[in-house]
Amino acid sequence: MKKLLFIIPPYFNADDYLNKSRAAVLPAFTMPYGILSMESYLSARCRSTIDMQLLDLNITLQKLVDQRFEGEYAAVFAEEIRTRLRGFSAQFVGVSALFNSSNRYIQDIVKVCKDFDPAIITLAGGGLPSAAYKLMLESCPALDAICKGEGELPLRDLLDADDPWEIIRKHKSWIARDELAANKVPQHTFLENLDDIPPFDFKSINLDHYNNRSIDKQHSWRPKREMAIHTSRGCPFLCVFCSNPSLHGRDVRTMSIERVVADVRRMKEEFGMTVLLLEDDHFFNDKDRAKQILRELAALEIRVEFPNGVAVYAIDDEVAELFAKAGVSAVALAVESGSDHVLNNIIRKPLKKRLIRPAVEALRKFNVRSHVFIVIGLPGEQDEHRAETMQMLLDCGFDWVHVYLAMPIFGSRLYDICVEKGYIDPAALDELIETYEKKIGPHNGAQVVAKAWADPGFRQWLLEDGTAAIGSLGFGGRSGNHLVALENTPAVHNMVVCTLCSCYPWAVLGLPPLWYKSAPYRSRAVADPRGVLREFGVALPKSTEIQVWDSTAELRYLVVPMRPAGTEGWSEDKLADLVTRDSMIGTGLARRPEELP
Ligand code: B12
Ligand code: SF4
Repeated sequence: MKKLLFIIPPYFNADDYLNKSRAAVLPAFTMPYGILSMESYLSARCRSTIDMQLLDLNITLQKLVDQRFEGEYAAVFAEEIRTRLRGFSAQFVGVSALFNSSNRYIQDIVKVCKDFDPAIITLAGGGLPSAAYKLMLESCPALDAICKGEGELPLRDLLDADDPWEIIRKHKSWIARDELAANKVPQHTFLENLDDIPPFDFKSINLDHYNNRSIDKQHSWRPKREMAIHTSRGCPFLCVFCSNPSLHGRDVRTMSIERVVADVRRMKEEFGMTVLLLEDDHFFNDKDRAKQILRELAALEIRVEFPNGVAVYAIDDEVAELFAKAGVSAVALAVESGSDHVLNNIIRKPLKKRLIRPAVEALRKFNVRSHVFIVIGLPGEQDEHRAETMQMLLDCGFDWVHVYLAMPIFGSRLYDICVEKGYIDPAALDELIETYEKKIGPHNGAQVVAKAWADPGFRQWLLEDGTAAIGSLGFGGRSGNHLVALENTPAVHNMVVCTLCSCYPWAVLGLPPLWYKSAPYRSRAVADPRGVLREFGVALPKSTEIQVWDSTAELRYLVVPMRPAGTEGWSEDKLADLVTRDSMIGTGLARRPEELP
């Protein structure tokens, strides 16, 4: 018997959601389809008996966020891994990393495993390691090997081998440090027939943990059971920002229609599924097949969603009607831009702007609402292209618009273009982050507040002309040009928000916390400031009026919290230790002397 523990690092940066990020809501995620697929395939197709378990640290992170956990989350993750290893004695640990953002956790995860038992072979797979194998092997000393691309076949070969190290050395999809040094370039081993993967038993997950991704919120009041399916893998296109073809390839491989229908029926009958998430990369690659699947789904009386967006050019009246009959009440459309130049020459997407409006109209005819995904900020894109996109959005009548900033993710053409053109210089990025984290940060604001507490003349100046007073301490420049200081008193408590986006006084507070940018904070700070403050642990007397200030790109606010009692005669440096970031946003109070470490 061989034992393999899969670990999924959190998809998101825990710092953005924990430790005082009380208004933060963790984004929704769905069942870990890749792991379920590998478990199912390996159980059935390995010669050896394989015992597998899954530890999804997203569930741990979700629990910590729900508990408003404050403390060392890394220690919680580490302990969770150790506990699992104590009970399971895995010989192999396979870390599954879909996102660039997973990188920050992998090093620690594999180290915890190696420290627990140096004999454990630590493996990684998924989009990030597949594309960034060199960087990851170099930066994670406790990581033994990486699998390029889909893991079903390479893992089967590894687990069946008497000597796994020999497979790691020789198999075209595995790469370890020695072979990296010998310039080995790992290759994909695609699973050609998706019907070879047996139906999942879903035993390694609790479906209740993955029930929050559906996009059509008009149904959110109804009890539901979401489940996902990928009826195909791969996409023939090469949209500039997408890493998918480099992971699942450009040849589209499919499940048979009978198999799709049987799996969906089973999900409904055995697991009570009511919402099916169709997660294919390009569901309409074979339009006839797609239409047939929709026809079959219509008989099942479930809701169907396409969270990844569907190809606009595939939508006509017939497809819109099939959507409606199959229980699709809203569709996300992968439009990306309203400029033909951007679509065809920059993104390289086979879509023409003139097709967008008819698609939306066809959907509306059958009462199917439309979301649209837009990407801005691609190299080469100009203001005029964004203006075209804006006009297209106004003209086409979508129900919702989601706008994303282009991100050069590993494995995408955009990443390569950015490196080639010198837009990504890792050293420069490090310096920028270091500057905002260490040189510019809330300690600047704390210095301003401490001086205002200690020096009445400076306080007066600060309240009359914040920009000049703050500038006199050397803080200003970007986003610091128009700063207004707001003084808290027993009668008035000031609190700052940016209802439009995330305007923030960078020069004195550094980078904004994620909760400051989140929709719940931006709306609730205005609608229910007292309630939001309570969630931040601030209970103010009823007699204190709360004033909420809305930042803009031109005008940013710094709250001067009330000076705590018992600090008479303190130096400015000592006073500055009492001033927290949140107290200068107005979501916290200054620390009391007894709270200092
Ligand atoms: C579901 C999904 C999500 C979910 C998260 C995953 C989940 N389970 O909930 C959510 C909704 C949270 C999400 C969010 C985002 N996503 Co997403 N997402 C997907 C999607 C559609 C499906 C993943 C999946 O199940 N694939 C199917 C299975 C079979 O493949 P797989 O997971 O890759 O696993 C296989 C191999 O990778 C490998 N493998 C995986 N793990 C391991 C481990 C070992 C040990 C081995 C040997 C092999 C191995 O074997 C598996 C079986 O073949 C993919 C697209 C895709 N088709 O993969 C995009 C994708 C992963 N997402 C992407 C993007 C861009 C995003 C967002 C940035 C979107 C946005 N603009 O907000 C955010 C980023 C989140 C963040 N961290 O900031 C990109 C890549 C991102 C990246 N490299 O950073 C992808 C590839 C889509 C694309 N078109 O580019 N996403
Ligand atoms: S964005 Fe969609 S259509 Fe474009 S390459 Fe990626 S999966 Fe294919």
